[in-house]
Amino acid sequence: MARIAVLIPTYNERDNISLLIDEVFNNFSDGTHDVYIVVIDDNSSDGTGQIVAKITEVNDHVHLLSRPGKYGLGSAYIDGFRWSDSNLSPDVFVQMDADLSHPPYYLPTLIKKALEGYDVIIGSRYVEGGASVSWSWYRKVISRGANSIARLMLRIKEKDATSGFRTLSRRAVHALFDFDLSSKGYSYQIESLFLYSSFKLSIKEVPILFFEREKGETKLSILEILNFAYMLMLMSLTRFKVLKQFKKISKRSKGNFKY
Ligand SMILES: Nc1nc2c(ncn2[C@@H]2O[C@H](COP(=O)(O)OP(=O)(O)OP(=O)(O)O)[C@@H](O)[C@H]2O)c(=O)[nH]1
Ligand SMILES: [Mg+2]
Repeated sequence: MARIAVLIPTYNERDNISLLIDEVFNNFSDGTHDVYIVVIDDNSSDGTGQIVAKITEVNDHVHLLSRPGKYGLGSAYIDGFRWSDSNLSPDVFVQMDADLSHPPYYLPTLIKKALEGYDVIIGSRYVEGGASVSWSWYRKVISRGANSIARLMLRIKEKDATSGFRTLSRRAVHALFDFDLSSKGYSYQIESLFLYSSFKLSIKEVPILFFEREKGETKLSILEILNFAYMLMLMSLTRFKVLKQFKKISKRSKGNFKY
């Protein structure tokens, strides 16, 4: 039976988290997978951490990692991957938002594809069949624009480079550990994808419908957007370093590349 770790970073998601946890498990009620949920909470002031702590008392497949401050989405994922890798050793890691924008009913499809042997499956809004539902036109323009600029600057061929709904193999997660990512915030999505494609991991996009959050507030502040732009510039200037590192590792392993 495949073991799955679903990682959910939270910052003030009181109105979403319990429903999401229930829905994740409901999608695996046939017992075909051994599913764990790991919530990484950054000391939310709205009691999200306490809600999850209560759930962990009655469900030993739910774990809570509590961090003392808001350290960013990317760093939450890295901490979550490290903890899950050491404590759960899953076959497939899943990353998804807490605000129900990433519908849990896609999980079986994404995981099925991942178990076919792909290192990275992206729940994609920009391949045929995918879309952002109920987003205002300007939100669509901003998201599309950021995605296109990032793809162009880093020469990424996947269509949805900023999607946060992904599955990762152990290989992909270990590549993340070995390569010290500079991104602590939202640019983690693009930097990690750039790393996977530079390291020639197998990547597949699967269409999803992305829904606008209905409850709680966005954490995508102006500061986060500026940081994303700055990180993107930095990454495009240093992208040759990643490619050089890949070549070095390839050469050292004499064709027996560990990723
Ligand atoms: N642990 C942790 N989680 C975070 C942090 N910033 C954002 N998140 C979580 O990351 C996920 C994505 O954040 P959102 O605010 O939904 O960002 P977004 O989807 O780009 O914006 P909206 O469409 O407006 O919701 C959510 O589950 C947040 O709670 C952070 O600093 N730490
Ligand atoms: Mg969101």
